[in-house]
Amino acid sequence: MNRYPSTETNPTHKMGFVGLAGAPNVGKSTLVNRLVGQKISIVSDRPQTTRERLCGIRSDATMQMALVDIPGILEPRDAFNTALMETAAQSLKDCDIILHLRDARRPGDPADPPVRAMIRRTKRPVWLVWNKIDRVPGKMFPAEGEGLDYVKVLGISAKTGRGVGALVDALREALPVGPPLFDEDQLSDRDLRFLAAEMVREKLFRYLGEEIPYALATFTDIFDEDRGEKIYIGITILTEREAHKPIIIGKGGAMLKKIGQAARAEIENLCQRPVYLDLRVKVHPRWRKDIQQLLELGLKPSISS
Ligand SMILES: Nc1nc2c(ncn2[C@@H]2O[C@H](COP(=O)(O)OP(=O)(O)OP(=O)(O)O)[C@@H](O)[C@H]2O)c(=O)[nH]1
Ligand SMILES: [Mg+2]
Repeated sequence: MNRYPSTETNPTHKMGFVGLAGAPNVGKSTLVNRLVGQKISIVSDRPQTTRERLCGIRSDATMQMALVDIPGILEPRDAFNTALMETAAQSLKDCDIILHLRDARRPGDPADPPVRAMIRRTKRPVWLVWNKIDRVPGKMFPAEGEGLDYVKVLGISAKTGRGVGALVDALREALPVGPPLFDEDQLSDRDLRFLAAEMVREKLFRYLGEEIPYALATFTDIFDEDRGEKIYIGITILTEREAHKPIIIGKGGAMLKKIGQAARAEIENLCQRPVYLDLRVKVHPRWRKDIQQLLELGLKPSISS
């Protein structure tokens, strides 16, 4: 139920889709979490953390924004990346405003040109948002567009929140009038099964070595709210390689336990209920191919990849 008045009672209520476009690792998911006010999108210090489109939803009395978080845009190297980039481009085309997020420490970032190329193709209004300004205090930022005609240029820190209030105010001005599309207490357009699997994937990024997380996918098999006080969640970690299995499990199961404990805390936060988390590791050499085929068919992957 929406507690907030719709356009019937509030003709100035705003509703819009805001796309976050940027190179990998610029802080798109961190900004989505900051704007939503809760961690719903996973974050890591390594590039290509986000793999699937996810909407964060922010609602207040005067506005609802759907914040479209997509994978970092890059020149696709293989069929899997190509499928991800096509979904990303499609998602941006549906947005009212695109925020071109860039790392303020790297104005000449060589990773940015593919981002600009994708944004140009969308023909949507675009704002330049320099992120991570906490790392470059007191600096003024260039507004060069190289083919993009920026409507606005802002500096923010998604991490500390600096400048984010001004960004919200500017979006409130600019978004179209419309009734809310989502329930006012809904924080994301993805279900808890997906988000739970994502939280496990985040911990895999945190605790495993450089390369392994990229060979892994996570998938919720069981999400049972009726087994007692705790929600019973069974999640499978899929790996492309047999050799990864003992590393993920660790000595005497220690690594899997550490990953499970950290993920459980995040999932309990999301579910607002105690959770029993059951993690399994399975070798599935073709998971990437399976997801790619689903994406090509225009289907949402059933695997939290
Ligand atoms: N100092 C600083 N670090 C930030 C800021 N925003 C994000 N980060 C860090 O940058 C890293 C990447 O953040 P993410 O939010 O995962 O970046 P992303 O753009 O979603 O990355 P992909 O999903 O891989 O495309 C993390 O280590 C964040 O903590 C910021 O404003 N300041
Ligand atoms: Mg991300």
